[in-house]
Amino acid sequence: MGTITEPRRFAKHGADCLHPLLETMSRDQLAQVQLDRLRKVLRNAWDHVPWQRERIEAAGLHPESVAGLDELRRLPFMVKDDLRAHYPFGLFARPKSRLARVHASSGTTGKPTVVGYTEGDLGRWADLMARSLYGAGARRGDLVHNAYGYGLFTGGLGAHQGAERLGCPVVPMSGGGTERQVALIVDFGARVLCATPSYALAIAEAAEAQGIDLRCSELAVGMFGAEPWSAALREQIEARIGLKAYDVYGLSEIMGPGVACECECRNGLHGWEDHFLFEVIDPDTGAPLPDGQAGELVITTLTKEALPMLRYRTRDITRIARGRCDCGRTHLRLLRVTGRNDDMLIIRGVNVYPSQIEAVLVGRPGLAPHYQLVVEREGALDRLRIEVEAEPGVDAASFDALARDVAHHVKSMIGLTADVLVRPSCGLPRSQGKAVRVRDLRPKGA
Ligand code: DLL
Repeated sequence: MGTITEPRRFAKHGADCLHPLLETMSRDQLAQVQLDRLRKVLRNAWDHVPWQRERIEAAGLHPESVAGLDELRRLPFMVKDDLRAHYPFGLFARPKSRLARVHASSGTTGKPTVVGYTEGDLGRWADLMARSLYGAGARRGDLVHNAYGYGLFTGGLGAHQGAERLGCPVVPMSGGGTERQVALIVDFGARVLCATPSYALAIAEAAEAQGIDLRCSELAVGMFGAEPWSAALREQIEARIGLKAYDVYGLSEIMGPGVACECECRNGLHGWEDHFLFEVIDPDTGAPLPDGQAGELVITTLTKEALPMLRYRTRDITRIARGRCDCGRTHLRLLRVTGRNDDMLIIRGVNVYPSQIEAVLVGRPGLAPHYQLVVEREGALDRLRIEVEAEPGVDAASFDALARDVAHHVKSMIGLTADVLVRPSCGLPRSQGKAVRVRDLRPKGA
């Protein structure tokens, strides 16, 4: 994409980052890099994607004449359906023959969302994932046990190439074969575990069932993401595996894992602003929201060659924090993604995300951190059943009392009336990737 504004001269020294020059430049300098790159990504989209050119023109914009980042607000949003409508490669800015790789998200209905990368895109992705791993405490030479799924899902290969870029040997496990995962983590002496948080928990459980104490293993850092998870689940995982758990965020439409990641301060996830523009909007009106207010995250890619995405609505709910972070990085922070717009349940008028219920359940005495939410229709009203597992060894005679206790806390903390069913240990399915938290049994189209 030609040369970019040279960020080297913007360096602030002293922070422990993989790319100190890029990660600690001043906000003014970052804005300058962003504006320069925005013009280039608009030019790329204008030249190579007719649908994008039409949109840019209709918004009265022209790549080189964009004078400020705010002007991008004139452009309408992109949504997942735009990718589906141009399935498979219609929004790509490079011909198939110039791509280095294709990924896709499965999607529960209809066509998958297909995304593509040039060699250069893969290099930048590896850099950002390496930057993220370093921020979480991984260092050159650390063995990385990668239990994200390999394949069309971006988790496996994304974490893999980032770890390699950092100089870490990778064990490319993928998901599944959980008992074997435990054995290899211990035998090979992995220091870093990459997995979804729900699968990390399944690994912890499999270890305990075999009488293996992962707290005595060399594991020290967990890079967990790809699904919402609560602070309570983080505590559980840390206590049971004996590592420090970091939240890593990303989505295939924008890149894959490594769009944002926590640093050692764990005070929000640094969104890598030299490659992405982040906005938070009101999901109902599309109006921009001030920093600190929760809304839908919108992302523009600044350096993607194969698939430039301009103002993409992620459906993810978060808040932006721009205050200083003690780590010295200047890039903004996205506060924990609590859920997706489309995961929000409305039960008898109460809006609730599964992660809010998780926060009430996980860590409660007598309960294991495995749960599912079942939504059914009763007459005209929706009804929520929370199914949660008892800890191993808990007497079935106490299940009713546990259920009442959960119902009481859900009511008092979230304001929601729910039926609660406590199941015996191992009574709920385990995840090997993204956990399925909600079973929606309501009649379709009703
Ligand atoms: O899940 C990429 C990824 C892989 C991220 C591994 C982190 C680690 P998709 O399959 O396209 O890509 O799903 C993206 O997953 O829009 C969010 O709804 C959710 N998600 C991803 N990371 C987090 C996170 C990968 N840390 C969708 N917290 C996103 C909450 C997350 N939700």
